[in-house]
This record gives sequence, C-alpha cells and structure tokens, in this order.
Amino acid sequence: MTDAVSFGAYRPLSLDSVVAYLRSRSESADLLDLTADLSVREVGDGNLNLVFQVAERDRPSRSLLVKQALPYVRVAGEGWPLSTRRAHYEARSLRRFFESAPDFVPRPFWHDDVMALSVMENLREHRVVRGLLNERRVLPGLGEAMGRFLAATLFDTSDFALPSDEKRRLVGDFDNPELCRITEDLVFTEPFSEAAERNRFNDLVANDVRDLQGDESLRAHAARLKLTFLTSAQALLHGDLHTGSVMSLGDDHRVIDSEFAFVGPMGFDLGLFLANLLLSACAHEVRTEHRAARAEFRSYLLQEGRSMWSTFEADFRERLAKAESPSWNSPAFQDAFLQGVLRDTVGFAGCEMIRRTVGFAHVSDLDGIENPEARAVAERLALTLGRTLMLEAQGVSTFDDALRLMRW
Ligand code: SR1
Ligand code: MG
Repeated sequence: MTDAVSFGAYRPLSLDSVVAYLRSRSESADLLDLTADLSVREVGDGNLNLVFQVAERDRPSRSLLVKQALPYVRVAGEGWPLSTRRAHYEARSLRRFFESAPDFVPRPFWHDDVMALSVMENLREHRVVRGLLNERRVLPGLGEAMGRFLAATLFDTSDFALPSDEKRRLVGDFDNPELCRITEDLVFTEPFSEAAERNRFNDLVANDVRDLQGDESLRAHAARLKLTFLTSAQALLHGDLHTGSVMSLGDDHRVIDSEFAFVGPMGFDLGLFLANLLLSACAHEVRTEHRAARAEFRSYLLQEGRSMWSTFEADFRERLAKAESPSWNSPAFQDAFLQGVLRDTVGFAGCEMIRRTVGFAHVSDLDGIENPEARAVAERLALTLGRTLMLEAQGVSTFDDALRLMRW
C-alpha cells in the first residue's frame, strides 16, 4: 500500500514513488485529488535535478510540479557530488521572488527540506525560452517581462529597500557556497585557462580559444568581473538567469530554477539573460538560411535585450525615487549607480558568451548545430562578441553604446 511509504529521510524520488510521496503530504490534498488516477512524467532537462509533473489523468489542468535535488550533478553523474542543500536556496529565493514579482514566477506550494524538494505550480503549457528561440519564435513582451521581474526582485532585496540589518541577514541566508563556487569556476576561471580540464570546445575553434586564453587584457577583465561576482553584495540574484531558466506561453513569461540564488551584483542576472539572447542570435547565423529572416530575428533579439534594460532602468528609477532613505535620492548618485550596473551587465554578458562556447556547460543553441564547420562559424561569432563585450564594457554609458558593440 503506497501510503505506508515513509519519507523521513532523503531519497531520490522515481516515477513510482512520487505519487506515494504526495499522498504522504497533507498539503497535496488541496491541489490534487489523490484518489484519482494520476499521471507522472519526469521532465527534467537541466544539468542538475529531477523534475516530475503530476496530473489528474481525467482533468490534466489539475496538476503540480515536484522538483528534487539529486546529491550529484545530473549531467556529470555521481562522480561530481553536489549537496542537495541547493533545494533550500531555490525554495527560499522562489518565495522571495513570488513576494516581489508574483506574475513572473511559478506559485510555490511547499518545500520539504529533508527530501530536498519543492512543490510548485506546474506550467504545463509553457515552454522553455531557449527551445522556442531555437525555433525562431517571437515571444511577445519577453524583454519587458524580464526587466520588470529584475527591477522588482533586485530592488526589493537591495540596500535601497531593506534596513541594513535585514540586508546583512539576507546575505548570510543566501551564502550558497557550493553553487557560487560552480559559477566562479565555470564562468570566470576555467574558460580563460588553458590548463582547465573541464573545458570542452569544438576542435575547429581551438586556435580561437588559444588566442583568447593568451589575451592578457581579457584575462584581467575576467579577473575584475570575478572579483565583482565574489564581493559585490547588491541584491538577491537568481544567479543562473539564462534562457533555459525562463518559460513562456504567449505573453506570459515565468522565471524558474533559482537554485544558484545568492546576494551578488545586479548586472550578473541582467548580463546572463542578455548573453543568452545574443547566443541565440549567433546560432541563427547558421541555423537560419535566409539572410533576411536571420537579420530580422537578430534585430528582434537585440530589441528584447534593449527592452529588458530600458524596462529595468525605468522601473528601478521609479522605485529609487520612492526609497525611504534620503541617501538614495541624489540624481547624480542614481545615474552613476545605474551606469555601473549597465557596465557590469555588458561585462558579465561577454563572460557568459565565452563560457558557453569554451567551458564545461554549453547551450543547445550552439551545440544543436550538427555540422562542426557550421557550428564553428556561430561559435567564433560568440567568442568574438563575448570578447568585445568584456573588453569594452567599462566604456559603455548607455544601452545604445552597448548595442553598437553587438554588430556583425
Ligand atoms: C554543473 S552545473 C553547470 C551549469 O548548469 C547550470 O545551469 C549553471 O549554468 C551551471 O554553470
Ligand atoms: Mg538551472
């Protein structure tokens, strides 16, 4: 009898045990008819976790999502252990984001610390943005939604909104050392080091990679960005905001997968999303055969990047204008602060583009291009653009300056 199963200690769920788990939790009763015939699908396509969709077979709109951390990196296997505590950071950040931006995340139901899992709204008809962009789909309002989500969540968790004692507690609550270390290594260190063993890249771009890794000026910028990542505690970040961390249905866009959440530099979230739009544009240089269609989609992606920034900036300024402490209402301070965030955004975007081409964790936009020669064309573009963004970030004052760097 499934109800007798005990979940008093961590164990990974399976297609067979997930329903028994739900039946053992009283919270489930409000969300699903637990006596009904339930369907279970494992839909995790990320690098780390198990994700189950559970639905009533006769009324599939009655469904929920169970996300559980495995004690290792799923894509690497048990040889790369990783504590399940990341589920704790994800659950707590999702709750915070839901408070600040309820329209832009799935609704959280409950979190089980022992089982390292969260149960949340199942976005059953939404699709992951990366896949949609690979299909060259136009997603209405994507950039604007990201700008709104980021302005709300970053402002509400910054020193502009929180009393300093609360802010200091937030930094401690989201120390997230293991996942921050993954980012530190995979984004800022390894791609710029010839000796890093986890780097993987197309043989056909090996010379480009050697050239990039030998560029002392670029390495200095990577070090500066890494230090900013390590030391700038501006706000609670999503921490891994690429296009695989957003799901869309029409004009409804939701941010998922915040297990990398920590208190860091605002430009990191903005930069990752921007970089992943640009990676899509690079990929379409070979994925899309027709020149006009290619140019149209590139300009659409850049437009979404611009819209993310301009929405973020306008919303953030509005919030700053209402900040309680008079310290923050100097217009000169506000301009300088946002310019700093923009420069970080551009620099982090460059780093992300390079690491997705050279480092351990790639993206399907590029890796999905089967022909290695064609793929190399897109990868070279990503490397060139990433390098330019990293080298020129500090000279950018407006988003239009940044756009001028994104031409090819
Ligand atoms: C070992 S985890 C590799 C990558 O997957 C996550 O989504 C992060 O982007 C991380 O860098
Ligand atoms: Mg993820």
